[in-house]
Amino acid sequence: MTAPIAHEANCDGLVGPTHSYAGLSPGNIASERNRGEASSPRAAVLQGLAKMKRLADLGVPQFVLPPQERPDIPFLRQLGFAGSDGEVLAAAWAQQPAIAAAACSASAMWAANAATVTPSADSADGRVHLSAANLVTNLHRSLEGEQSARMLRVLFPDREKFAVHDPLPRVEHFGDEGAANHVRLCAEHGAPGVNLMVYGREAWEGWWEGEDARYPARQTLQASEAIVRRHGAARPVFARQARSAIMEGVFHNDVVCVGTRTALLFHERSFEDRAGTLQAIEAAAAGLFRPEFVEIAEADLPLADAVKSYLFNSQLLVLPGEDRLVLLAPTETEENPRAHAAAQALVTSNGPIGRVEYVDVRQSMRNGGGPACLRLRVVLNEDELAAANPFQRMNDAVYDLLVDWAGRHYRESLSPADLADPGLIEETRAALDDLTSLLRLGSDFYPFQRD
Ligand code: SUG
Repeated sequence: MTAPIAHEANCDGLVGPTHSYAGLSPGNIASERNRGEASSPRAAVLQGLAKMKRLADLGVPQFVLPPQERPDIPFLRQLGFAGSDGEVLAAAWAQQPAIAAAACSASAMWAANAATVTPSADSADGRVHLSAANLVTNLHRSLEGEQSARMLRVLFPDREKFAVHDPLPRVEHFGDEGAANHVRLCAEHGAPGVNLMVYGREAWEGWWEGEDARYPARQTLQASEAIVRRHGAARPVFARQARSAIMEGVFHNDVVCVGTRTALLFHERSFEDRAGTLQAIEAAAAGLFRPEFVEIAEADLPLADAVKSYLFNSQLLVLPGEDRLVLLAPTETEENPRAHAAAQALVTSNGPIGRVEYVDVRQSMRNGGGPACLRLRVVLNEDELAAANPFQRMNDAVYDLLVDWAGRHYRESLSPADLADPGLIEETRAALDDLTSLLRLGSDFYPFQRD
């Protein structure tokens, strides 16, 4: 039986107007290193848009995901800050700057963390299942889940084809970071797949236990199991991330691993039990396809260079007219001699990857977000693709509209102190209001539109 035609659509988070470097993510080395630097929201959003346009030009279905409303005034009100919206923000900055910084973060741009997706070819009821992630490990990211679910329901409104689940219970036992810890392998996108679910710790195990403990393990096994259960996801393989890698800055599996179709590209130090993980993938794939493991050894690319260069945080693309896969890597990979050599070797080795292309997402990279972090992959058959909100689909016209929109609304530069400017509230709301009409998100999409 041949599989139905399906595409791996990419849904990218549009960078929000408050994009900044607040150093909010312990264990994310770039975020820690660039804390306090001035950012350029306009350059950031344009870089993201250029990447989306490139994907659309290459023939990949590409969708735009709207940013969230920040500063998050309702969150600050929940904590007792009162008065006008401007007063709420000012009081939070004066009294609790760490909380205020969290309320201003544009971190929803990293759509790989928005949800975990099970395509209809793998789900028990034949629908596409999406679970918004609770992101409870970091305060600023824990504010995203509810709006992410709303956003996915707008993009995929048809309940007969799509099931969008609310985030898992918001406690650290079920810490869930979405698709950044999920890799799906298959013969073809529309065929049954193997779902590799990578976790960093167990629910009742504190990440801080042990002499090497420095950084949190964000995803729990129990969260991954719950997602598989509620989606009815077939052929799961649960694999533990190497603890030593987490302690060296691998805060998500997608910092050291990416896969598509039959190919899994990963760093030697990705998994706690490397051999057991590969065997389990092979066993789950038996009778369906033969996995192609492309491993990069520590000797060829030390983990520290993998983290710095983000070679593995690339998009691995199946493109029309190309018989081998294309790796869309960040420019930082090209600039790191070892990572660049490793990328070149992938191409010359005659393996599944035929070509590497580089993309500039430097503004996002400085917060530890590479090309793969910015996108959520959703495998869709033709009917499902046709059921997605067409106004969010990237094409030349939408690109031009959004570039113009960004030019009108985004600041060229933003220092951390600027985040306390009450003018930013109205400025970002005006931008988001405009965007709501451009992408046809409905009249009550943002909290400020519901008040
Ligand atoms: O969760 N950075 C994000 C980067 C997410 C990358 N996503 C994937 N690997 N899929 C994070 O650590 C930094 C924000 C700041 O420090 O201002 C931040 O949230």
